[in-house]
Amino acid sequence: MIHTPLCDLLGIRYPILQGGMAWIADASLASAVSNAGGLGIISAMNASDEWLRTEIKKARTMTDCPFGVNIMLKSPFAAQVARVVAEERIPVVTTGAGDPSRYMEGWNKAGIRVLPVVASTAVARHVERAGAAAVIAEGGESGGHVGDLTTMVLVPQVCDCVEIPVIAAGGIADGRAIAASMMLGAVGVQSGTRFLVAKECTVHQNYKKRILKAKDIGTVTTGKRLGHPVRCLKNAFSREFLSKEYDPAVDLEELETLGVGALRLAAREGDEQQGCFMAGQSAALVKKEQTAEEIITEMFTEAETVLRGGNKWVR
Ligand code: TUI
Repeated sequence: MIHTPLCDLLGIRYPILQGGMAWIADASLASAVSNAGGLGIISAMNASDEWLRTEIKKARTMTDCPFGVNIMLKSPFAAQVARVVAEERIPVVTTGAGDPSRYMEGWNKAGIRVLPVVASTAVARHVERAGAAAVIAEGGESGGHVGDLTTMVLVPQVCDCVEIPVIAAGGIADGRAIAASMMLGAVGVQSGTRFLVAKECTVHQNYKKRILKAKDIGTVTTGKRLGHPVRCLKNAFSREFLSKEYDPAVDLEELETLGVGALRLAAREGDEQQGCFMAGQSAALVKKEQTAEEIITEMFTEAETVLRGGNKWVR
């Protein structure tokens, strides 16, 4: 059994969080992950505060275990959903794509544990001062909006610069990566891509199929020119986006328009041509559709084996 301070902080059996994937992470996936002993997360990004309230209520009928909400700070609904999580007494909030400090006093007063996703040491230190309970250090191997640094170099540096617990994210799809994260100083992990193919994940079947077929070099990052790089699977959409991105005749506004709605098209319609299939580099390590429980127990059984054999080269 693997037990870390993160289990006690969040009241969970296994120190694993499910990534807050927009248009994908709903009550079905979050409750399945929480029932399996991890921390399930509902993504607030999809729609308005009303959608989130409904999804929270639904999840409460599906699990008695704690679950969290992810707030994408660039979302037009960020301020509204920031209120909803406090009113609904959500125990854990993860944030992404920005600085959550303006909401943190209110969330802390409401008893919410705030776990910001950070991609640099500067932001990690900043959110610690603002009252974060832990930080999620996410390397650029992850899917969706990504920072520059890899998990391998980001996690130990974040561990060195904050006192609060550190959770590793980016590239974590099996037990070896959990064990490695712990060797880097993390007390838990967050996985998104592996949970995309959970049986309880309601994403379109074409999305799951694409993840299962992905090769090691199957992802690219689009949107660097726009200042928000996004890692997604290679397909017609990403090829067109990249060709326009490097075409000086295409202005920023046109480029921005090209991406609007593309994640929804992939996740809900399964549009293999026009959809943006956000996924981490670990997609190539994801081999089969399994229940959330099978995913978590398999990952931690493997992590335990790897950690037990961790001293095999030590003389
Ligand atoms: O946020 C994510 N992953 C995401 S958000 C998203 S929705 C989206 N769609 C299109 C364009 C942009 C976003 C899809 N996937 N991961 C967490 C994450 N946070 N990655 C990087 C960061 C981050 C970056 C800068 C966190 C803080 C930060 O602070 C500096 C600043 O500029 O505020």
